[in-house]
Amino acid sequence: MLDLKGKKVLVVGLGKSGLAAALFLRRKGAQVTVSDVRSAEALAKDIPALLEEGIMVEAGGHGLLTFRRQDLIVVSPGVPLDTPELAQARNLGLPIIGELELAARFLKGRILAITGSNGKTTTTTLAGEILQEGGLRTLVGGNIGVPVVSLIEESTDDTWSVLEVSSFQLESTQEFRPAIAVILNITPDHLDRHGSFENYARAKEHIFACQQAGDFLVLNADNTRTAETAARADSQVYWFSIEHKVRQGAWIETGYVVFCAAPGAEAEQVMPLGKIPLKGEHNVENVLAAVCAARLAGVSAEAIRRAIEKFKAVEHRLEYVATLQGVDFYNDSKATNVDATAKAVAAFSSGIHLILGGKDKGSDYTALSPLLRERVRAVYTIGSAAEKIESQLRGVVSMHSCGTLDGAVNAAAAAARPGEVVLLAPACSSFDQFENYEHRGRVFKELVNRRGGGAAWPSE
Ligand code: UMA
Repeated sequence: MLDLKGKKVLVVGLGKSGLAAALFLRRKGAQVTVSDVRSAEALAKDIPALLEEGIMVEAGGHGLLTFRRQDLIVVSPGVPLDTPELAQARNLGLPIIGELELAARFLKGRILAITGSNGKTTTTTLAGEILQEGGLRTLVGGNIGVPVVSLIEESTDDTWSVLEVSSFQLESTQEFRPAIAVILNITPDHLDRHGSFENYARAKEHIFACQQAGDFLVLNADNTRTAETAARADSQVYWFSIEHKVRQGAWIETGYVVFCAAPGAEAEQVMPLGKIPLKGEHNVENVLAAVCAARLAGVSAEAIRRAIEKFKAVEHRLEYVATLQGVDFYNDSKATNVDATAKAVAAFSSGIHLILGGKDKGSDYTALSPLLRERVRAVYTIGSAAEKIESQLRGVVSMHSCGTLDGAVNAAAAAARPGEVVLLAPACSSFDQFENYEHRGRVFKELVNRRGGGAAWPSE
């Protein structure tokens, strides 16, 4: 465990993670400074509490000098590791870790960590609910919106911390060792931050880098890149697949979700496929991954079935909003990359009016072309990525340049006919026009519900 007493620690970034990390470090007796590029006015709501605790705050930019006189630097997930200030600190030999690594050094009990390009939040939430249903002491946090540092105090030796972990968080881990690690899938995302798909995939593989023979790694047998990673693991690999039987792990057989604990062992039926209360094939994958992880954590098949049957779709993940004049409106604001959008589109057979756009992450939107041709009636673009999307998808499908979400909802609602779907699954991050994807999703829901006079009534 890190000895922080009297140590000079710099926290970079004052978002949720930075705030939680700074207060935790201070409680541990460190001399803490927080540095953020945002102005003092923008940080005004957090500064008084920090100053009161004796934490120093550098606002409006990162000073090179601030990054020199430190014993440890703790970086927020959203801060790239290659900034000039961090490069200088690295050259000076200063230890640099992320908030996840800091938290993992103090967290008691065992960790079930879930990563993937898509499905992380749904699977993490579901796995948390299953473990709880199985009578295990469970905490849930991470990229899902709860800094892992804030779980430390509540954790005990018999706790399972179920953590959603992103490539941003994994990139800076050193000793992070989950008892169970899950990689749901790896498809291109965050190329603007990681530079290449290979770098991004390698960052995700940090999830099992410190695992040992007694630990478990759950992988998607249907995802080419994920399957490749098995060879690099020292832990016991379990698989899940919606396409075929696996050696050990979870799959679908004669309409049932089944789990097999060891090669050659008899597979046990967990629940009928038809009882999964979530839309889309990708959610069946998420369920299989959660089933596999939960069985490995020792939860009974019966408790798993109970938890899944009462599970509700997580907000902003293919969330049903309303049916207005026969048109269904769905909010998948969390679809912040091309693959997630493809999965959302694939969950509906046809007649989709799709809202795309936001802040581009270096994505290739042409990958959507076949699905758009097959199922999408029109695309409505918003945000700074609109021009790129329009130029890449020109001629594939009818395209309307709307600028704002408000404009896109109006245009899509006016064009959609009864039985069709208006789907927000933008394939981009939200930061050009919104605070985050949750904000974008909430605005979408408000715009839709306002059209219905505030009333939303369920689909037949
Ligand atoms: N900042 C700097 N210098 C920089 C860059 C940023 O000072 O060079 C500052 C910003 O001005 C801001 C702060 O850093 O004040 C933001 O830090 P942050 O981006 O790490 O945000 P947090 O609020 O700490 O939220 C982070 C995760 N955000 C990111 O990874 C971008 C949240 O995931 C996560 O829920 C939270 O920690 C708790 O663990 C969000 C996310 O978008 C949902 N994740 C990405 C995704 O899911 O695709 C990875």
